[in-house]
Amino acid sequence: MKLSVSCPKFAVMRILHTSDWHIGRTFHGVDLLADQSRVLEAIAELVAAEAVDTVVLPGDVYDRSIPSADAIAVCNRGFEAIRAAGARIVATSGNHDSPTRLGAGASFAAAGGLYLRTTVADSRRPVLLADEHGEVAFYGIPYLEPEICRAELGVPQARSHAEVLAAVLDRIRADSEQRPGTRTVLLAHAFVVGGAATGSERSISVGGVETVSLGMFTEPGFDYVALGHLHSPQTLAEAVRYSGSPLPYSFGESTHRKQAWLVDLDATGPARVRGRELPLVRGLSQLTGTLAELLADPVWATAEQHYVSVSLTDYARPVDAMRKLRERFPYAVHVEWDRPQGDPALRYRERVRGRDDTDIARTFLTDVRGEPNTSEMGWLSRAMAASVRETEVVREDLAAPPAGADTELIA
Ligand SMILES: [Mn+2]
Repeated sequence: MKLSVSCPKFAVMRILHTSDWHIGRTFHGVDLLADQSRVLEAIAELVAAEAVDTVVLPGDVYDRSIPSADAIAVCNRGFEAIRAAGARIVATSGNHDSPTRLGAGASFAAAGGLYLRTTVADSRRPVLLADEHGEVAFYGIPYLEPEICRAELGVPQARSHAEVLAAVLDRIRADSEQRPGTRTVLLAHAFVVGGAATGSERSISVGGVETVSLGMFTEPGFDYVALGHLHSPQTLAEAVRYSGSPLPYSFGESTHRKQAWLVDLDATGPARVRGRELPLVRGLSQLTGTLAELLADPVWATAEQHYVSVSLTDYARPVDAMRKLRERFPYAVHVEWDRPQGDPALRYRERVRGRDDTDIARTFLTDVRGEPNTSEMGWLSRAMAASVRETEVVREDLAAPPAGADTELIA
């Protein structure tokens, strides 16, 4: 089936590059849909304010291959808001997306200005959009599993992501050569050598090799290469960039400012590329201190509405720390106890030498929940005594196997 698609004329081609939306992702178990919904609205506002013609989204639209109904609703509202703000959308599937699910209804979506590229066959078939200088060909390469697509690509020996990507790029360049004078924009989802990961990406290592070379995209080049996969914005070459994710997805990204790239194409290619900041929907803070300090010290006031990760330094592990922390920091999502270390040269073996089991258990209890009281110590002593008796019974059993027992090992 083929639906006719009109190609409107734009005065200049202005592209907004965003990626790695990961709609439906949770953050340390906390639902992020409201934040994601807000940042998609901000992207639509940017589209309207900057008169963007085309939004490119190279992969990881959703966080999982089977997104929840709520995630699909948030994503669809985002697409609709961007379309209503005046831009078309070219999107590919990333390593988190199901190509089949994301691409369902793609030919119908294209009629409305949402171009989904999720198959090998799609990748050589550009989305053609025109401005006053002529056509721009948008080639979208979905993330391709070598296992699944190497036969279709005619490279049955391919084992790595780089090999299948090279085969796809050959096809794209062959198509592009048939379109002299047409400017080209490429979307790809890959870990390019030289790029920096944030820790919130899932490895796309295939056969032990995760990265592909930058040269694959630059020789010969495209007028702009919109990359997805890495979650911080970065420029690998003037016209080869990662936009990064629109929200931070790990505490390692707490100092990042999230953004999108605004790319203007003139008659000969990219005229200029500028960053456009996205709003920080909710900040991230990593706090260290004793529970009492964290609950009282006014210095932490700015973190009260942030997602908070806490490292507690109390000598004894505080009881019910997360509940108490959430009274001040309602968005606390992670707490760990980082007990202050004594003399590191004093090894465990030395610390327990010459002490009886009950004393060792008593100091363990003191460490994890405070000094046991007399009654608790009574229970502890009785438990220790019972355990010693049990051990003795087991030893007697081993010493005297029942008469007639088969003592040979059975493999
Ligand atoms: Mn991603």
